[in-house]
Parts: sequence; structure tokens; C-alpha cells
Amino acid sequence: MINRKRFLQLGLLSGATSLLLKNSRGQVVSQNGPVVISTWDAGLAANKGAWEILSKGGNALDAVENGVKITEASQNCCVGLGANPDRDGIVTLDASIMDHQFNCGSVGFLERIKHPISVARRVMEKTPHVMLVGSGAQQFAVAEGFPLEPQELSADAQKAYKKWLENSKYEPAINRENKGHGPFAPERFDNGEWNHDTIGMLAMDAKGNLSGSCTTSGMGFKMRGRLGDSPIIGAGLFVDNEAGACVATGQGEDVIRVAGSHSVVEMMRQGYGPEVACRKIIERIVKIKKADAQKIQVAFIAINRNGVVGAYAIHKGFSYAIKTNTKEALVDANYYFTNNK
Ligand code: SD4
Repeated sequence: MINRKRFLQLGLLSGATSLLLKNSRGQVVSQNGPVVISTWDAGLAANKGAWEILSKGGNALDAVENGVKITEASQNCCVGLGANPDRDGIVTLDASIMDHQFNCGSVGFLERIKHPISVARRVMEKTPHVMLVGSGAQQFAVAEGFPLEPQELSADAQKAYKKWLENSKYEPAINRENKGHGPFAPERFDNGEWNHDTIGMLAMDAKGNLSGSCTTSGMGFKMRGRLGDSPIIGAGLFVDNEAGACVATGQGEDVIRVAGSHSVVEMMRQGYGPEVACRKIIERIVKIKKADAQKIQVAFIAINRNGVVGAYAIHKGFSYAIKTNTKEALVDANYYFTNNK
């Protein structure tokens, strides 16, 4: 017999439950209508882009592309061409997209293209491949009609890069490596903010189908050529319509190590609710990193096949945006270290 604790873990008592039903024509529909969630504060604006599609009965795939394009087009430290560059001063972008039928596409180390998410979708729809990177990805984008934007930093990025060079130069960055902070950049900016931000979005449409997207400039001031988790299906993003979907943000290296998003989805397949599923994989990362877990942030957001959503982070400070027919909010995620420094 199922006990109460297990019942709660399964998410069956969650107030956000949105069960799938069959309508009079035998079509599967989401009882509470569509839902979209996305990472960080920028998710509020991005969700509006997704809602334009979802509210008209459009599909989740179009919604997650349209939604994150808003973030890609806005001035942002960490998404799109206006974002912070790598440590050689060049902006390189990663993105991935996945639908409810295991169709997926991604681009990595892409330069001078405004909407990497749309290129990722073209990779998915127009090539026999899942992933294109670097100059090949750019060549494909141009052949597909995406304009090649000028290679220049936004005013904000120029300022941030100049400041980073002043304070961090090359040698201190290497010293940081020696301190175990990873080989690319400080884990926090000088103002104390985490050195990352990515828009990851998950949506369930009115038919109950799931899709996800993720787009980022990766870790600010990273080594040239570095790829994070975001363009890697199974790490930064994973969607399985029968179990759920998950997207990650934070220190990509540590998401890749545990095949993060796929692992969260597998937890949901086992019956755990989305927040518990996210927590279990965060706990796995913390266990692997030991004391170093204090220095990194990783967060997951997830949605299960019933449209129930949840999230979990290593540290305080991660929030995600949700939009449904009845709700529009930024939600503070629960986190592992309650005494976050
Ligand atoms: C990366 N996971 O490139 C991305 C960065 C990120 O919030 O999510 N930042 O590692």
C-alpha cells in the first residue's frame, strides 16, 4: 500500500495538478489548459512570448521557440549576442530544442547569429543530425537565411569584459583554477551575482504535449571553445512526453557529469513529483562535488506529463517564472544549502 509520504513524493497531492483528459472527440487535452515555465527573472517576459502561441491553441514546440527568442533579442548578460563574451572577447552561443517525439536539435559555439534557438530548430527539422557547432553551425545558419550580425560586443558586455580583464586578467584566472574554481572564470561576478544565467523553457500545450528549449552565451569569460550543458540533449535539456521534461541552468560542467536533465526525467518516470525529482539530482551533484558544492550553483526546472511543475537549486537565489490560464508568477525555488553564503 502507498504511504502518505510516498504519495506526496509522487506529486499526486500537488495543487498544480493538471491531469490529461480525453475530450468528446477522443483527443487528449490538458484539463487545466497549457502551462509554461522558464528559468530566472527573464522568464516572465519570455513566458509571454510562449503564451502568445499557447493561448491560441498552438503547439508547445512553437511556444518554447517563440518564448526564448524574446530573451535572445533583449539586452542580457547571458543570453544572445548582447551577452558577455568568452575570455578572448568573443560572444559564442549555445542552444537546444526538443519536442514531444524525441525530435531534437542543437547548436554550440555559434557566433554572430541572433537567434541560435531557431537555428537549433532548423538543425532538428532540416538535417539528419542533432548538433552542429562552430563555423559549420554558422555556415548552416547563413545558408538557411539567418543574417550574419556584426562581430561586436554590446556596450554592457564591453564594460563587463573590460572590468573582468582589469580584475581577473589571465593569471588570476589561472590562480582560480588552482583554487579549484574551474578553468574559466570566477563563479560569481564582483558584485556577488552568480556568473551565469540562461533561459531554459518548458511548455505543455493544450493537447498535453511537452517541448523544451534552452539558449545561452554560456559561462561569462569562459575559455574559448568551451561548451556547457545547454546544447547537450540529456544534460541541459530533455523531454520525454511519457515522463516529463527538464531544463538546467548553472554550472554546466556539473550538469553534464550527471546527465542532469535526463536524470531528472527518469526520476519523474519512477513516479517522483517534479520538485523531488529535481532535488534528487541536485543532491547527487552536491554529493559528487563535496565541499566544492558550496562554490557552484545548479538549478533544474521540471514539468511532468500531467503538467505539474517543480524546481530545485543548490543555493538560494534561483527563481523560475510560471504562466497558466490562471496564474503568472515568479517563484523562488527551494534549495539545498539553507545557509547559503
Ligand atoms: C552553461 N548552464 O553554459 C550554462 C550556463 C547557465 O545560468 O545556465 N547559466 O554552463
